Amino acid sequence: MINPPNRYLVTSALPYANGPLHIGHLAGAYLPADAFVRFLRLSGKDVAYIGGSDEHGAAIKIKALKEGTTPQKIVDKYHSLIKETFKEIGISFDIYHRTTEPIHHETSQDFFLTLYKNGAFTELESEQYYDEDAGQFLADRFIVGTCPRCNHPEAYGDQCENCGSTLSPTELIDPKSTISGSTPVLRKTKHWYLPLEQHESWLRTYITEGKLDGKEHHYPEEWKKHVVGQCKSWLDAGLQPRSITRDLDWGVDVPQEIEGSKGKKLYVWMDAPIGYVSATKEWAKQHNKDWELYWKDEESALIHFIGKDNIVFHCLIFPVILKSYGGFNLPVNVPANQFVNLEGQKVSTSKGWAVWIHEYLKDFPSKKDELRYYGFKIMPELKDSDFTWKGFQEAVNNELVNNLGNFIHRVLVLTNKYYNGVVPVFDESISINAPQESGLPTWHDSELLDLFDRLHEFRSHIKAFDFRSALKIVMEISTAGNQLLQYNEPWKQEKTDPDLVKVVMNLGLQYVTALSVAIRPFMPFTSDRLRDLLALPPVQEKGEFVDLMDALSEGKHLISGGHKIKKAQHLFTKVSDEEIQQQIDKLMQSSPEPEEVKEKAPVKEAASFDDFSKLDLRTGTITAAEKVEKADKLLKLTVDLGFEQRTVVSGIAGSFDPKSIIGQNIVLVANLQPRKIRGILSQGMILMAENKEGKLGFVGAPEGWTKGDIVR
Ligand code: B3M
Ligand code: ZN
Repeated sequence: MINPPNRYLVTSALPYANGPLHIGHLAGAYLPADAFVRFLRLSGKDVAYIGGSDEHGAAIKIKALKEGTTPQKIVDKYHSLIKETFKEIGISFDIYHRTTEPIHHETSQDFFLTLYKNGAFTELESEQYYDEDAGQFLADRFIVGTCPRCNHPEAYGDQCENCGSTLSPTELIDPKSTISGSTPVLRKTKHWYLPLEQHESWLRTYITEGKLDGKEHHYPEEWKKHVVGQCKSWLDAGLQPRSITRDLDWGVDVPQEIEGSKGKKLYVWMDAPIGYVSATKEWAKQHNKDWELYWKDEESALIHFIGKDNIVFHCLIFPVILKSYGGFNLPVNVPANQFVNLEGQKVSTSKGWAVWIHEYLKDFPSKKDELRYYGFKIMPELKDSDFTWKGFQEAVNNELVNNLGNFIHRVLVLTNKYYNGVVPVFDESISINAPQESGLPTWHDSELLDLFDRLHEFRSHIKAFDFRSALKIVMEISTAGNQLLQYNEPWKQEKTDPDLVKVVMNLGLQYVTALSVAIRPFMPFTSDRLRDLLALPPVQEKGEFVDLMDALSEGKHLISGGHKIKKAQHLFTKVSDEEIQQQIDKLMQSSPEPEEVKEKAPVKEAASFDDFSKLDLRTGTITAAEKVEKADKLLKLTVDLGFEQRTVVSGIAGSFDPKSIIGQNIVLVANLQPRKIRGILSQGMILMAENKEGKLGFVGAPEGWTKGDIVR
């Protein structure tokens, strides 16, 4: 890896083609990538920006079953909608591909077969639910049953949507297949696994030290803290083998050369990231490029833009796949974003609590850049953020209309008014208001140097993926422009000091021209309109930022005296209170149950006093905790009841690190029938409080309480 890189391969997460795009997607993985690649192009870099739809996986198959259609029809519908939405909102992919394309199936199979031949997989047999009527194994989502936590009768094999608990299929009470309705049976099945634990050592060096094969690898050097933190907690918890095949009839076939491949598909997270490779191949074919240069050359940098829920796949699993294949570059950065909430609540696609981009575009057809602007403004770069319709209105009205739009409009109007639209030539010697210490010949020169410094800072923020700060600089330039006008009041001085006004107006036009380039990564549509008003060619993203900086550093003007611009037009208009109210009303309609109280699980059927008094609840302390092998969710705990020690298997591994809960006070159901779980005899159950996000908290006696006391 050469620093800085000469060539970039930039990807955005491939959205599942089973629903439309919402603001969380946009601000999470697409706007930042788009601004970044546009900036790279403005900087004259060679870049391929890759995207596409993720069209496999059990979720798509299930949606098809529910809607009585085929998975292909589902993905066709949403792929077109998503592709069109991206285009409309100005995400400038070099290719927007899809994982159902033959070239993707071939590429994924080549990966699978090569890894298989390289001995990169292990094979394991496990017991999974099988539907004897349908003659197939059931993915977790195809099994419904009663939730063991809240008694909801329609919990899925991986999750209960009523209480939010994460489940495994064998925990469901009275499980049923959603395909045939029959009761599934456990059957042995063989799958291929990626033994992640064998890669732990180099992954740790790669992630935490930024070194690969003994060489510096990260670019820029510092990754976002939350990205490194999430990877580290996976590494610290100990990596587990990860199954990469499924018994499913929708997806990429396990290559038939491999024994036992019949009926097996690649797990969707195995084939989806390979989608970046297959899309690059297709793009290269269409544009007569060499795809391997972008993926394998040491001067090329691979960067993945994603949301935080995709971090492990891009930072640990995909790198293992790429390295096991051999010859591929690994990502030099994965600038993942956190989540965007909506009006203070989590976005929920199933409840319709979302801002759908295609609907926004219908409601605000001439305000594309306004949504982009607000998306950057609230970008969840380091922590979750909140989209509010009021916030959107304020950003548009106060910042775009009153600041940026107002400045540009005033410059264009006054240029037309005083000079008939011709950029004024001014007397170079005028130095009124020039800061004495600048040492520069004129005020005009010193102001342009200021502009250079600001744009220099702007560039550093973008390089560090800090788009919010970069956008702030753009607005600061506009504020400075407004102050220039406010301070010198051309509308008054034109009569008394026309020579000064020429300097001011020329300077204003230089600012506006610089802005037409600097806003490009964030607001490409406005950049085009502004260039048109300035009667300058559109910014083509071919090194214009470099030209701009060169000109400024050499004291050259960005727009020349004598050039004639067009008549002024407003670039932005205000968002009205009514428009905002309509959006809020729409949101309230589509979300039948936003309030807290309706999210709670219903109270169960009455239990008699006798029922309750049968339970023996005791205070105790956890004295040891470890992971149960090959069970992601289970911990084996030792509980000290004072009068005896109990072994308890508890499904809390997803919520707690074993080390962190030693010494925790708990309440144990001490007379629950002992039960064998994964071969371990579990003697009791620990009481936990669970909130609507599925977050668990211990219920325990106060500090200093003795162990073994009765709870009643
Ligand atoms: N489709 C998950 C998601 O949309 C998944 C990303 C794939 S990136 C290779 O969050
Ligand atoms: Zn439940």
